[in-house]
Amino acid sequence: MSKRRGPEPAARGAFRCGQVAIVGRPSVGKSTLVNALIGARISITSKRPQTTRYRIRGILTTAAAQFIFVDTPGFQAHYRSRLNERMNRAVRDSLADVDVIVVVVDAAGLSEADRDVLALLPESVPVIVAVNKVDRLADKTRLLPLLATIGAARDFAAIVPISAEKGWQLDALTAEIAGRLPPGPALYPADDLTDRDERFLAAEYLREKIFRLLGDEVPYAAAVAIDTFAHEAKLRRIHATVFVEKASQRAILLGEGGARMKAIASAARRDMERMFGGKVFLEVWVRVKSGWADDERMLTRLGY
Ligand SMILES: Nc1nc2c(ncn2[C@@H]2O[C@H](COP(=O)(O)OP(=O)(O)OP(=O)(O)O)[C@@H](O)[C@H]2O)c(=O)[nH]1
Ligand SMILES: [Mg+2]
Repeated sequence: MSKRRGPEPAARGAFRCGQVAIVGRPSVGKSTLVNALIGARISITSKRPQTTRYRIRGILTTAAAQFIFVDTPGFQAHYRSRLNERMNRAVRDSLADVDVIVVVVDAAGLSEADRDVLALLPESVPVIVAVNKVDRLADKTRLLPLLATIGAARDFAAIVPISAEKGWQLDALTAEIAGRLPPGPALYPADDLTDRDERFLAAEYLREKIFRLLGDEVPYAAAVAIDTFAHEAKLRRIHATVFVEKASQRAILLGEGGARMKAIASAARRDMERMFGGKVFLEVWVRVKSGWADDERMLTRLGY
């Protein structure tokens, strides 16, 4: 998926390019940060933990560097399903072959779950801590003891307080990262925003609306597959299936007379039209497939 933005890379000699893993416990704002950094909504977000299930790259190209940010699922020390296991594996895999790691923590404080994440990080790669959601701190002096606590946990390359949502201090963060990227040519065209295609984004936008518009149980029981994705002149015709675990969840998702699914599908369609820059026809089916989160074949089919 690409869209023209920003300047072309400068002369090769000075140019830097590298991969930057964005890791952290669930809900700290990793995906919000990646979207804010690249200036587009390529990774879905919600207030519920474990929204992100896939590894997804967001690409930012400036005159001086290309940053390949790797958004990852929130790392969970305890997992319940094969799906969770694959999500954790995606986090671990993202740590191999990256040039810089950004660990995102919440300005509210450092938790056990944060320390579980720190324990995963290799010694050989520079680690920058992004202390996110500082906009929520009424009393900013509380940041100082937190920065001291974080600094004592490990030898970090830098610690940068930010707000991904408000876009605060993102330049400071990219400056810290840029200096640690290796010299080299861009790996992606300058106008690429992500390594994922429209089909993937369509499925994710739909899953995001389920995470945002439904209660506690259904989002975790749901997975989305795109059955067909066809271009007809300027129209994109998309058929998707939402899998859930139980008939009761299917009923909740559909709502009375299918009204809830309709609202979810229209919200997702609007996101797709905005991102793809053209009209979208979206049809969604809801099917019960119990045990999909522990079914290796289903997980592979769903791209996990
Ligand atoms: N106030 C405030 N909220 C934020 C900020 N960044 C993210 N959030 C909110 O925090 C919640 C979680 O954000 P996500 O970006 O989905 O978090 P994540 O770390 O990707 O979560 P998982 O994918 O579930 O691991 C959302 O409701 C965001 O709007 C921030 O800087 N300030
Ligand atoms: Mg996420």
